[in-house]
Amino acid sequence: MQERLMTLQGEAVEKIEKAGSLKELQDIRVEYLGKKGPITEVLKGMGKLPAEERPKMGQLANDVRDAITQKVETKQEKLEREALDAKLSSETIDVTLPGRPVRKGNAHPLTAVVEEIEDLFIGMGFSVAEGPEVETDYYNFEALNLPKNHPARDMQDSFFITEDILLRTQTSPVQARTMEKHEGRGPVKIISPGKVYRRDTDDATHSHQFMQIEGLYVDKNVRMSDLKGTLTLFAQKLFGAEREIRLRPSFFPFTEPSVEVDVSCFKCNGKGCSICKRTGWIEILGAGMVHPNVLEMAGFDSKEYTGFAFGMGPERIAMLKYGIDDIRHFYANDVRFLEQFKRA
Ligand code: 2NL
Repeated sequence: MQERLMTLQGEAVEKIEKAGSLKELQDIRVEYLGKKGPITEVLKGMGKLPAEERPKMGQLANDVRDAITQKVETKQEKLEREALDAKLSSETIDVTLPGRPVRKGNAHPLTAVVEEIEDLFIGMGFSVAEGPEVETDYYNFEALNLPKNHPARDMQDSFFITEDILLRTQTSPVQARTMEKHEGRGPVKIISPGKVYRRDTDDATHSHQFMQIEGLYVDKNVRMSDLKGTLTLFAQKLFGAEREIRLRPSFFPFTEPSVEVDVSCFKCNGKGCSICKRTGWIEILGAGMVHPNVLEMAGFDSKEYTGFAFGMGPERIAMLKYGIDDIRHFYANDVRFLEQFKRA
């Protein structure tokens, strides 16, 4: 029996030493020390021994069991330490590696131009006003002196939602609403940037959805010369300090008189080039003195108050400024286009 125990111990120790995994080690423990294992078997057979031999054999069996247990535990610690070391070395973070570059976004060129224009007018005392893109016929047309038979009111040209509700075709309704809120008292000095919509077939110079920035200054004694001074400063800040502007007579239903505003060509300085089509001038906006009907409908006394207003298309301004040849670039959102306009 003693011999059998020593053989078992030898066998077990050898297997434990060879064990390459915790699972293997666990199997060896069960094999030798489990309820059905050989050591338990030996202990069960003690009853058959002569009484005087039992203590010695019992002691020996316990020693063998303890020795195997000890061996298993030591091996287990070793395997666990090795597993941890392997995990730690495989998951090491090398803090000296160069970082992965993060791709930085930038403002959309149209947003950048709109914000630049906003800042110029804020600098001249204007506030930024906003309003709904879904408008009533009243604010979009009626309040702006657009007669019932005006072509802009044609179903063909506007996105009507019902007979009375449409997507705004200009940002003037924002200004009509703002004037109304002032209840006949000036000054009103606002710009209204925003999206507008027209039923148009998209091409290089037309889009069914585009932006507009309108400006309005209503007070006592506002004159055409105020309009000219304001727009001269605007043109010089946006296109260069040497710029001049010129006003040409035009027509808008909401202004009287109405003008079209040209800026001297920033490319050829007025000599004539491809950008200004050899004229030396580039049209950048429309403007005029607010029509008395528009003032009256918004609650202002047109004998006491006058005002100037203007409207421009920021896409056109951005296209001129950056030499962009197709308005659709602004809406295609191709990063190769967008990445070219990084603001400082
Ligand atoms: C253009 C012309 C213009 C206005 C817009 C306006 C607004 C009110 C009263 C009077 Cl509330 N006028 N807006 C005036 C003249 C021209 O826009 O060519 N836009 C792209």
